[in-house]
Amino acid sequence: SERRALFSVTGMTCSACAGSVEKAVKRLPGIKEAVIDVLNNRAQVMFYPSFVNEETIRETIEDVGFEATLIM
Ligand code: 9UX
Repeated sequence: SERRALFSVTGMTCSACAGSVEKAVKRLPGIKEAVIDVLNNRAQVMFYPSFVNEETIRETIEDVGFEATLIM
């Protein structure tokens, strides 16, 4: 079944930043939804743990150029 992860993402300063994070995360296998909140520096991701995990999602956000920490 699906799982939810909440990340703190620092360095996003405009909505295009959020767009690139969303696009990169959604390109991973096993992602159901990704909601990026620039104002609160959060990324909430719904995913299927048999395909992808929190650390892979976190590293993907970092590869786009932002610091990401799993908070929930
Ligand atoms: Mo907006 Mo983000 O001009 O890396 S895309 S600051």
